[in-house]
Order: sequence, then structure tokens, then C-alpha cells
Amino acid sequence: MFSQNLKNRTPQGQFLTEKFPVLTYGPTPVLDKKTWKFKVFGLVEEAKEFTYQQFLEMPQVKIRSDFHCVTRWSKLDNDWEGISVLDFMKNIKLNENAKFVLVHGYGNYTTNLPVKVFLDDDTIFAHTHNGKPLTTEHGGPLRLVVPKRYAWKSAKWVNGLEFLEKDVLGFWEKNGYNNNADPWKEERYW
Ligand SMILES: Nc1nc2c(c(=O)[nH]1)N[C@H]1C(S)=C(S)[C@@H](COP(=O)(O)O)O[C@H]1N2
Ligand SMILES: [Mo]
Repeated sequence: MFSQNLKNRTPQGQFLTEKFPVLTYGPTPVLDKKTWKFKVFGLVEEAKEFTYQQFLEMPQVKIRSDFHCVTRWSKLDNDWEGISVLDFMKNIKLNENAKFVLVHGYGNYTTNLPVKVFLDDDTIFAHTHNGKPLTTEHGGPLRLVVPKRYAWKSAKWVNGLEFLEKDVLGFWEKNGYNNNADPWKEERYW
């Protein structure tokens, strides 16, 4: 049996797994860190492009968090290492009307978030999971992790951020998943 403590950390309708299942829609992009690019565009003072090396030169942090997939598995205590969104965003000056972000991934995956949710102190661009380089299946070389939302908001193989005034639905948000996606409110589907 799980201890009460673990139960408290498992949202309604989820079961715990120690494994790390892979959940990908479509093919898995295999990327070369040398040619990898990350673009920031839309409602920003200046559109910018970053290389993987530039991400490695930014401050590196470790953030422990829980991961909840809408297909009902949760994996607790993931040690993600990488660049916190707050540190990354020190490179970017947002326009005042930038209220939403559409996160882009290689393979045309997208997911959307309010800027306020994106700029939380536990969101991270991760290249390492539990001490090991993020595997390709799990989004390597770099993925987003948004612990307070169902895991489809944690885009793998990220390659860009598009800042917007009005919300634009991402891939799963257009295909039946709830736009807000808070696992503690069981916001699973439309
Ligand atoms: N680019 C991309 N990111 C993605 C997905 C995807 O299909 N493509 N699947 C999402 C879903 S539904 C989940 S549950 C998590 C799964 O992450 P994992 O495969 O590392 O467990 O990634 C999310 N990020
Ligand atoms: Mo998922």
C-alpha cells in the first residue's frame, strides 16, 4: 500500500508508476544538438534564436516534481535538470500584450499555456532526468516540464515559443483535451 503521503500527492483518478512510460503521438524526431535551434517569436521586443550550446551556457538548475499523464499514470519525484523558464526568459523582453504562449516542438507538436502559468518557478527546459541525459523518446535533447499541468503540456523536443495576445489551442487541446489541464481539478477533456 502507498503511504498516506504518497496518496496526498496522487490526484484523483491517477495511479502511481515507478516506470517512465513513453507517450508520443506520431514519429519520434531524432535531432542533432549541433544543428538544433530554438526560436522565440511573436509578441516579443526582438525575435531570437538559440542554439543548444547557448542553453548549456545559461544557469543550470535541478527541480524535483511530479508528472501526471491524462491516461492516468503519475510518476512522482522526477529530478529534472536544465534551464528554468524564469532564467531563460531573462533573455526575452515580452510585449505588454503577450498573454499566452504556444510552445512548439520538432514534428509540429504544439501546446498552449497562459504566460502566467508558463512563468511559474517550477517550469523547466530539461535535458536531464534522474541524473541521466534525457533519452530521445522522452524528448531529448530538450523538453519543457510544466509540473502543475497534465503532462501533454510538457512538450518534448521543443524548438520554439510563440507569444500571443489571444489563446491558440495546441495539438491535444484541439483534439479533445482540456485547455487548462489542472490534474488536481481533473481537467482532462473538453
Ligand atoms: N512533442 C511532443 N511532446 C509531447 C508529446 C508528444 O506526443 N509530442 N506527448 C505528451 C504527452 S501526452 C505526455 S503524457 C508526455 C509524456 O512524456 P514521456 O513520453 O517522456 O513520458 O509528453 C507530452 N509531450
Ligand atoms: Mo499524456
